[in-house]
Amino acid sequence: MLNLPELPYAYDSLAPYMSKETLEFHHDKHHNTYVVNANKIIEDNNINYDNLESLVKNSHSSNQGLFNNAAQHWNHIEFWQWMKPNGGGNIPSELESKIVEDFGSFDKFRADFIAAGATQFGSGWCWLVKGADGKLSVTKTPNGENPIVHGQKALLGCDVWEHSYYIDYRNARPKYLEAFIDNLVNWERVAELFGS
Ligand code: MN3
Repeated sequence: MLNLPELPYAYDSLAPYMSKETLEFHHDKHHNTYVVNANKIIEDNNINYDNLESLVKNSHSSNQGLFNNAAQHWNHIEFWQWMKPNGGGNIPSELESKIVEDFGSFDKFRADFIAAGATQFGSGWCWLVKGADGKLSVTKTPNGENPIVHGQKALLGCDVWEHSYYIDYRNARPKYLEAFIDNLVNWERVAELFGS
């Protein structure tokens, strides 16, 4: 059974950058629906799996309905942890050096990440990933697709489905992405993933 985790902070603690109303809909309704749908498919088809990551990987080529819901479950578990109250700023130094090494500057990374999210046509995600060669890059994926199925490690991801920003930013997706990078990112979590 897949379970919906609690948010790691209070629903009103990311305001004004992400409102209580957005988190209530996004976590309690949208994320929960992925969990309910995935569990139903797993139960109806007697699917066995070791862990969520292998479920995502194995369903990618074999069961689109299960993949969509399991991948979105994984994406959202990570997404909640990639934010924190009073986020942004202060990047742990080892990670900051690597970002500067691979992008040229933090500002270049920031611009690339925002551009990736802004230009993802329709629903999807933008990511900071570590490739098999250890190099960091920015990517974007449609719908529930994520770095797991591309053999990359996701260090940071931002949900650009409209349900993630429409209550707070209406159609201004780039404003949401700027607020995410500047005021919401939990860089300690990103550094933890980078080091692991
Ligand atoms: Mn979402």
